[in-house]
Amino acid sequence: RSRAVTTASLGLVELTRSSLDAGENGRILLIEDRAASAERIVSALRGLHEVTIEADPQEALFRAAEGGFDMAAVSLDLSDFDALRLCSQMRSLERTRALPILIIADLDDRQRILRGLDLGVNDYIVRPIDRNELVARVRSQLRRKRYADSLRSDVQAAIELAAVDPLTGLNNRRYLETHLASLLDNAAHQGRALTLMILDIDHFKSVNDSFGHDAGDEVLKNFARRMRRVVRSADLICRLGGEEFVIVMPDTPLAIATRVAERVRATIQSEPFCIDAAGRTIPVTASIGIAERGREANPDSLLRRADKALYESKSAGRNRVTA
Ligand code: GH3
Ligand code: MG
Ligand code: MG
Ligand code: MG
Repeated sequence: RSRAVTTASLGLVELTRSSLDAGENGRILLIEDRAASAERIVSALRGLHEVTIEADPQEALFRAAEGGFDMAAVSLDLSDFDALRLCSQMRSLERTRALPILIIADLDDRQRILRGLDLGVNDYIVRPIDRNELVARVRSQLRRKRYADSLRSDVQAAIELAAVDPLTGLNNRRYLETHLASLLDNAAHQGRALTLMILDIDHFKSVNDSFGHDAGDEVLKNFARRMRRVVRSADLICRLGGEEFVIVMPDTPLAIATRVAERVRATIQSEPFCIDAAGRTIPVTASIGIAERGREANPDSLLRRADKALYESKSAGRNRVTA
């Protein structure tokens, strides 16, 4: 059988602004192995959308999964392949799950149209194809997809925002709580080390009391910057709240983590912190407690052990690391 694979990239450049609403042209993957039928659909959409014809269903699935298409149009009567199986595969693959599918059917295909709709096909059109109807159905699917995509990215942005501390730009406690458990699980499964440190700025209240809350905020931002400078990018830095921070270090045994903590402590102490545009500076130190994951894969107990070590650093005189 001839694989009528013609990529008809129908000059989007030729489109005049007035011929369509801004942003409503899409890239359509047409799965059709009869050249005459494919050509009819392509010419109906000419000037509106970029249509790529693929005659081989497996190849089509592969291309759809690669991304880059806004919609798939699937002919129900592919010569030696069940088009509904293809639709169901597209619905079950993560990469193609949200891709709108329009099936192109003959009138006597009612039974299979219904099965298609049942397994998640979005819409159908019956031959002989009316150009206006095809254009309208395609446009409605593209609009729906665009809307769903924008919702998804809004939700994504909201999720990301909810995970970040606005002052320092570090991840927040909520983020730590949702991720520490899975970091611990991974470490346990792979038999790898994981160490965590809690840092608390020493006598931070006196910074606020003596220089004001804005100076305090400036110290917190600077503190975050210095931590970022010292740790690896694989390490997770979070602001727990107030002047307390956590650094999670995957793949890091206690001995190495202790050296990292000592480096953080020394970096904080090394130079006084700038607190305003006038260039006033104040010395800052931090106390640190470290704990390595044990047999328990429990975030709370790991945090509690690190907190106990931190408490020891505080009572032993501050500006030190306790493991
Ligand atoms: P210690 O050495 O024992 O840790 O003493 P400390 O003063 O650092 O600890 P304490 O818990 O008594 O004080 C923490 C202070 O942090 C009190 C609070 O006003 C201040 N703080 C918490 N969040 C913020 C913030 O977002 N900005 C500023 N400027 N201050 C904050
Ligand atoms: Mg504190
Ligand atoms: Mg405190
Ligand atoms: Mg403190």
